[in-house]
Amino acid sequence: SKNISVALVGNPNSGKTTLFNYASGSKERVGNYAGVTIDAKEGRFRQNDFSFRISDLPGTYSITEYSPEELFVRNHIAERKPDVVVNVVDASNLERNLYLTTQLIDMNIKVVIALNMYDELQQKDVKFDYKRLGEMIGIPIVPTVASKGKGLKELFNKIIEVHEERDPIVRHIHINYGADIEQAISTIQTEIKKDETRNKNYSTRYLSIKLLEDDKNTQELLKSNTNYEDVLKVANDEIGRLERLLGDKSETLIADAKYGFIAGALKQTYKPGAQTRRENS
Ligand code: GDP
Ligand code: MG
Ligand code: K
Repeated sequence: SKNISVALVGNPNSGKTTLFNYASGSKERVGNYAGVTIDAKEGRFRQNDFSFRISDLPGTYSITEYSPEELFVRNHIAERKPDVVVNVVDASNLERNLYLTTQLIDMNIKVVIALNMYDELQQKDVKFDYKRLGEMIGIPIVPTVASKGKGLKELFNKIIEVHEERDPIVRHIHINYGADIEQAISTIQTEIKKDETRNKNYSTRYLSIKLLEDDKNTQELLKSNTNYEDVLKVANDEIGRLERLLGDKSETLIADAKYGFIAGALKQTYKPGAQTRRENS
């Protein structure tokens, strides 16, 4: 049988552990609890001819800020290189959950979105064209109700398709950060690419965006580049240029652009109802 490694990534309480338990038959604790160590729970699952090695990663709202959980998730993706990242998204909290998705898009990796808590969305009077959203962002979206095991067969079939590059909607989009930021990204990318021996675990676009966010961990990561000092100087010059030009902190400008992208995509695909359906009526 063929092996596929899968990492579950998503906000806290999006249902990652529930999905993990259902698929792997394990009994990890679900829900909020304090004092957990930061690690990945590993489990196995079989479907058809495939054997999946699944990692349940710590919940994070982003992979930008310097917290041990976020760093753990980021390093797991870049260094362990799961074949497919499953971004578990809480369907009743789309705007906030999709922020992390924009960062996965920057990383240029294979992603499938599990649109979890789909039951909660169905109880509301909303229309959400998730297929269209998936086409727009180049990432397939599969509705799931992890607590009932619903949609998981479809989810794992989609993981196989994406892994084997058989899903025509998959493509790597660039979030458009606007002309000024795009110019800065491109300038930094050019500098990073001058070192042929650089760490190729990360795309140069991702690294450049992270440098514009003044991400200390990414600065550390680039220390092994032969032109490290030049890269940092170019990045700092670009941060200064953007902040003078646009009058805000560079990392705020990037976050705003991500939220703008999400809002724009949801505006075209998500129609909230006038009211939520009354129970038992
Ligand atoms: P994690 O923090 O991402 O690992 O989330 P958990 O797996 O701990 O789930 C958080 C809560 O959501 C738990 O109470 C689950 O029972 C519940 N839950 C998980 N999936 C679903 C779902 O599809 N629908 C609903 N309604 N609840 C779910
Ligand atoms: Mg969990
Ligand atoms: K809930």
